[in-house]
Amino acid sequence: MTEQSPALDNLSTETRSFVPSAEFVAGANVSGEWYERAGVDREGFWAEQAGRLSWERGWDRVLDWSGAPVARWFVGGSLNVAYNCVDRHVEAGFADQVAIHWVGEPGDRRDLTYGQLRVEVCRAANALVSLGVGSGDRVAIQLPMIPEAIVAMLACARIGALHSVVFGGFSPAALRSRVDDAAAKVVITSDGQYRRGKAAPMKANVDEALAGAESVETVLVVRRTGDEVSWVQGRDVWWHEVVEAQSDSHTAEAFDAEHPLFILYTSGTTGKPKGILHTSGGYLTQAAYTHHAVFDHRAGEDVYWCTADIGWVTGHTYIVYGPLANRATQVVYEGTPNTPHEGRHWEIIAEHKVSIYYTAPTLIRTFMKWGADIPARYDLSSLRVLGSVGEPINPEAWMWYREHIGGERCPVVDTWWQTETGAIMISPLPGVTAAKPGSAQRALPGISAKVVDDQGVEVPPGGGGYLVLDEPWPAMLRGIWGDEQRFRDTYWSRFAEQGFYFAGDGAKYDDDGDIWLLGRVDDVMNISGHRISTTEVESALVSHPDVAEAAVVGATDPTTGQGIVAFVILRGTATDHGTDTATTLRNHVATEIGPIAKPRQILVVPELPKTRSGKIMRRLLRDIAENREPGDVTTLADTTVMDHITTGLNKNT
Ligand code: 6R9
Repeated sequence: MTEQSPALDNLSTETRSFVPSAEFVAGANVSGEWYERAGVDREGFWAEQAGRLSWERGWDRVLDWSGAPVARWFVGGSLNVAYNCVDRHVEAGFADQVAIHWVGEPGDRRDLTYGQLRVEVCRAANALVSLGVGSGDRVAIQLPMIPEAIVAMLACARIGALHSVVFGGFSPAALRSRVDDAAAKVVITSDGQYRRGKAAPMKANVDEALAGAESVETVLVVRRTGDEVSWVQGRDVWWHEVVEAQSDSHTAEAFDAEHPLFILYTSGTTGKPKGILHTSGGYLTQAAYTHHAVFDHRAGEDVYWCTADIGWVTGHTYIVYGPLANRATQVVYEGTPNTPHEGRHWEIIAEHKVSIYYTAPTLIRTFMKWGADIPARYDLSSLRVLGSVGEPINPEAWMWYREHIGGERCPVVDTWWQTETGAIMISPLPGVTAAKPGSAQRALPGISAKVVDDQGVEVPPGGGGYLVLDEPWPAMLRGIWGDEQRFRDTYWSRFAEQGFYFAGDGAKYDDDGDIWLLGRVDDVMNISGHRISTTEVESALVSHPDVAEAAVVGATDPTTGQGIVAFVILRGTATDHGTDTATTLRNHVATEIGPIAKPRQILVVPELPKTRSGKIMRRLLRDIAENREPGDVTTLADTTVMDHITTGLNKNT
């Protein structure tokens, strides 16, 4: 087993558990019997779940795994994903139900009913068609959290084009590599965005990114901040001019269940992000099912709020596809949680009577830091289910969330999943599970997960090892865009003999057989729930002329889960100017990747600890970053190197 964060050690001693109230159990969407039913007939269970959707043509076969590791679900079936998320609700008489209560950061707001959403999506679909976008084409989207972001994604889905949403905080270089990799024909962005009370440019980044980008024919620009933008004639068009001129009727064509829906890039263990490919029928089935089961969601009654950004998979599955397929009424908030004050989320919950709230541990820990007296000032009695996602949640944060946000009454669901899994895989069920603070607990009905040792043998209760998924699932990735070999190597080669999907996470069973996630076992860091690879940051650092070599580790951080600590060796021609050098290099990383990848700390060192085969021993660097005595150094090529590093650092501080 690879090294694990010592901060997670306390997980193994956690013994508290919380059963749902009798009232919650009685009214819950899902009962414990679902585990058995799905266990007896998995495919039959998934066929039942697919019945949540409206299919143009039914499937001939639930699962075809003969081309493993590429699955085909609901073979022969066809459907339109956008029709399922919008039109069918309008046709069923819910045109006037609010789909989105949008709250802008400066305080502006907009409510969109399902009827209005249908009109917007149809117009945007017609606009994309008028720009020459067709089925199978790729559209890159870099937008703030405004309704047009959701409309743009659904418009792509409606015409069978793949969207590739790129988080707004990514640098021009990061956007460019994603646009090139997918050969996007259209890029959708906005003039600017509101962040922390200020208007910040967005199109300017896109312009920089797209200089000379060959595949891009059109840039569609949403007006958000009203700030001046530069304009490339013949390439740039305003959303309000092109989209609003379109007809509001568009017939949604059905696509094959395996028609690609989107690409979403995520960090892997190398510098190059992976374009994770998802398809239609299976993905939407699991998105809808999990949103129904894990959040106990009731259409027309609940007000749901997932605080993620659509630039991440959580935004895709639990803002756009799952909730809209289930006819949710949801809050979408544009801005930061402390603008204009630290009670903003609680104010929004009180005002909109939010009943289901889904957020990330890093934010919960931030709220803890701001103080429990802040949420205490608001009426949070509308809440009934709380969710967590993105990284392991430490028991203290879980307890605080339950007590100060959930009023000790709301079940807390800790949901484990990945960009690659497409939807939630391991989670308590709010009306079934006796929830343990810090544990994702059990694979959902229909899903199978195991903790195995190096040899792929399941470990006994109490044992630890690697998390694997040993059965295919409907929302599973169908590949890495343009790189099938990497898809096989990354996920399917580690336990090839057994045919297990290797998730890259360490996990353990407790004595009851419940699963506790322990963080990544590879070179992927988890910063505030965002995946960033050590290699990505290292290549950004060495691209600076002053840097000869760099090694990056994720060190335990009380707020962000992990913080990036970089060790750099400067070139002979460069001098160490202390904090100035560190600042320069931190800013350089922000320019290369984006502000989320800025190292928390940069340490200039004379050498790096390497094995005889030249592999950097990050474990030892992590010891330094976390202020521990470096561990076993016997496999180092030069065992004195750690002394040189630590002496140098002590001199500096
Ligand atoms: C949905 C999402 C996936 C990685 C995953 C794991 C970590 C996510 C977690 C969790 C422990 C949870 N992770 N949820 N770890 N408990 N409830 O976050 O997708 O951005 O692809 O990250 O995040 O390490 O492998 P993604």
